[in-house]
Amino acid sequence: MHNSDTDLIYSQAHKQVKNFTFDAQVVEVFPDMISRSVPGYNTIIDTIGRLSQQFVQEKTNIYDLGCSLGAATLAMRKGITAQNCKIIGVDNSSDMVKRCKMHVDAFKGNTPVKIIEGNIQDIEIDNASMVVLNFTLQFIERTQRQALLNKIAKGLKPGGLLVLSEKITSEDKVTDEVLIDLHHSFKRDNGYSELEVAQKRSALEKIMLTDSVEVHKERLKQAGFSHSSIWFQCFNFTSFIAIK
Ligand code: GEK
Repeated sequence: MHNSDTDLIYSQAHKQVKNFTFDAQVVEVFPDMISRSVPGYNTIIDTIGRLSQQFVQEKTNIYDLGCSLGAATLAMRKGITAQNCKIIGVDNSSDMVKRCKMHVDAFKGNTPVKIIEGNIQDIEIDNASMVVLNFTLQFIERTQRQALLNKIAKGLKPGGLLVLSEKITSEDKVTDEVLIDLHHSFKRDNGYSELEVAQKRSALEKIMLTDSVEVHKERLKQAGFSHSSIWFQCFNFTSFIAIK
């Protein structure tokens, strides 16, 4: 039995698979889609909450860039103990933003939250102690990724934290195939059919371009982060912490 929250978008054969967009249809099923597709998603969200308790400094801003329905924002709002902070969530999908505002308003919290519809490449990052890019950088043009990380590093206070989660490509082609296969079998175990896996893969092919761990680490260094590490990896899904 499926309910209306179940992701069935690619369950029937599409004549032509269009490029994936974060539209109203995706918003309806997004929590189901992301938790059945991204290994460790819930662990990553919980850990973002934990890190916010440790890294968020008093009287600073916290940014959730590509916030979707606000899962990381809500985890941080729960985790933050520092006073007089503000969380700013940004997404350029108006459907996401509408639903995200409803999610945020449905719960109470001490830290005020502002959800903005906009391009994360255009917004100002200022007086920040924590910034989250949870599976968002992979949707930004490759040539513009360094500039975005530079802007984030510049807007962070000393000791400030970036959490960067990404699907990655392994530079070793043989192990890359193994990781891709493991991810696909994870999706099949979560109820997606071969057809769904294949159609989703082709919908994302042109709009989600993944980099290697080495490329990410070099970008973080170039941006001016003094320390960076992978704190999570499952198959080809990785999350980094980087400290200014
Ligand atoms: C989570 N972080 O649940 N500006 C603003 N938003 C953007 C841009 C952009 N240039 N490009 C893409 N997005 C979330 C999950 S999903 C990841 C992030 C996924 C937004 C896009 O609209 C979508 O909501 C989000 O980034 C990526 O922790 O679905 O794989």
